[in-house]
Amino acid sequence: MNIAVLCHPSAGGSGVVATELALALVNQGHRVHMIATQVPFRLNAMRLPDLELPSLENGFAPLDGEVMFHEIQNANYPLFDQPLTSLAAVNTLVSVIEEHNIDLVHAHYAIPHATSALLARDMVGGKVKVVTTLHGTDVTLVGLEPSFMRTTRYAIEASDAVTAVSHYLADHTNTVMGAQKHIDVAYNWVDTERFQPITDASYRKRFARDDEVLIVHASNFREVKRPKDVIKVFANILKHQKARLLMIGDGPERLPTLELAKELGIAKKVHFIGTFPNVEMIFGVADLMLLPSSKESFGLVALEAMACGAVVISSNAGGLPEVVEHGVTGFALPVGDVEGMSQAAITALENLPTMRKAARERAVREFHPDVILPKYIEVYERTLQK
Ligand code: GMT
Repeated sequence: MNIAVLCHPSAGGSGVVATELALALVNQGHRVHMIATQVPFRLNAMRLPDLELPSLENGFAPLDGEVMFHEIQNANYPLFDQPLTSLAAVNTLVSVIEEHNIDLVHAHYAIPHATSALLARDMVGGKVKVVTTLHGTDVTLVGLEPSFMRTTRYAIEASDAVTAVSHYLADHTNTVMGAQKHIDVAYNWVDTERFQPITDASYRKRFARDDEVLIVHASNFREVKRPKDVIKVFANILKHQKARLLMIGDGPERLPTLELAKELGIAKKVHFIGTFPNVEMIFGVADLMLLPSSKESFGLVALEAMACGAVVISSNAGGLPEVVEHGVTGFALPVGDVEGMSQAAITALENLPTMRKAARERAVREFHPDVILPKYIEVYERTLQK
């Protein structure tokens, strides 16, 4: 298949899923063209050392075994109060469809990508199919905004096929958003070779002392991630156990969260390390991950941590209970239940070897690419046969 992928390039989960899927499809012999405003976060030098940014003007020939990247050619004009990126995306997408005989466009995140893909489909006379993957906040948060809701619902209903990353999100899209659409569920996956426990004790010393438990949180520090709850839970853990907390990522709540750590007098034990592409190098030595989100359609970082043998203490929001097996691989408690999560963390630390093993085993058994990729291929093939 010749597939065009439209995604957000930032460090969030939807761009990561889009990139991992693109790489996996290319490995299976398909041709994949990624279209975004910049090179997606995970399509980085480590994965594609010779990545060159091809220019549409000059033309280029995609090589077998490579994901081709096309930068959205944006432009501004004084009349517009900001660049019209979604329309520029349509233009880039149409060029790619025509030049590379694209069969199918995969839009990640309902707005604006699915709407851009639908306009491109019309512009090429319907000769491509549009598959849209819903990732979470595109439906549960921004998509429900009165300013976007009708457009989001239309984009979902007019797509040739729609997938969601959890059963929770599929149900929510039909019930809360009122979309009339069959939605296939394809969970996030994890490369369990790359994400695995790192047992080298001398490497672990870079992050924590031998007598300290290593705890991680990774997010884009938006309010929905409740990073302040992470600090509160960590403060409670410190009353029982020496520990260190690594806060990975960046976003609007980072500074207020740092302030809370200072107020609670625990800032020396909390390290804000910013956005970091190779999170497996840290998750691999972590004991616990804290993910107390108020909304989480799946929780890719929870899965990646599980694959590394870390025990996840999370909220039970959204699709998290489909990932974290409560009491077995981790604990999923009500949103805001800081005391419950603190107690759960202490219980997990008392049962660490068993729970670590269960977490890793569940990731390999349920969320390996070999389990999830066929689901996407099935959706593509079914859609192309329509
Ligand atoms: O909010 C984020 O975590 C980023 C967001 C995105 O779209 O980039 O992540 C969403 O998609 C991920 C991949 O499918 C899911 O694992 C995350 O749970 C989901 N985030 C939320 O629902 C808050």
